[in-house]
Amino acid sequence: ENLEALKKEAALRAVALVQSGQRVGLGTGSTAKYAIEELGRKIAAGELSGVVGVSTSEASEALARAVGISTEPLDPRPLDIAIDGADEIAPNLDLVKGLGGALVREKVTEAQARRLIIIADHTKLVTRLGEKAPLPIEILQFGFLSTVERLREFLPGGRLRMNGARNYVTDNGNFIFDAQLPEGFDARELERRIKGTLGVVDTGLFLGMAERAFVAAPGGVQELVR
Ligand code: DER
Repeated sequence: ENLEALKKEAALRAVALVQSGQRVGLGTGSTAKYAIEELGRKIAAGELSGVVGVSTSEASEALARAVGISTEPLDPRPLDIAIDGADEIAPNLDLVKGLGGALVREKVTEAQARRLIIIADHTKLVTRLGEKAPLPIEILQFGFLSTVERLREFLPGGRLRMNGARNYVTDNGNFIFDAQLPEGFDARELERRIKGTLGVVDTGLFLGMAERAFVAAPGGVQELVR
């Protein structure tokens, strides 16, 4: 199967929800790329007008500009809709995100969206979070070794994300600790515990945020609604 074609199918379904005049959160990653490209295509074709994009990463900002989407920085106004990918999608639409390194700006941006629409291929579906992907945790560079030790106290598995021989650095100038999630855990309790750990900026747990998900499989696109 051609996963790229499936990802694009899911993206088209989400972009079909965008209306003229809307403020749109632009996600990050290889699936969100198709949504940004399609949004640009619709604007160029005159099918949409007055759309303002708010990017969740420098990479998405560059792509949005390249395809002709007018963008603005995030401000306190709500976004009408945001479209983004995910690394894991649980049956209740709780998500793990952040493998693309954009989890902090994504969460800050998407928390202001009236509608968060997730797009993915079927390989992202899990029965419980932690099945297929690590949990990215963004941590300050300052004192990061201490932060990692504090995290390892309750998340023993895991490692600092590398970019070649160097530590990976996010758009915000921080590091990422990719944690192995334990077998069974309460997602909200774990989120609280990680967020309460000194040196942690935020986690890739997106709990109760997504309104729906378009998940493309060889048989077609499933629409999951929370
Ligand atoms: O980093 C992120 O949160 C991305 O959205 C990621 O989770 C999904 O990226 P992909 O569409 O390239 O798999």
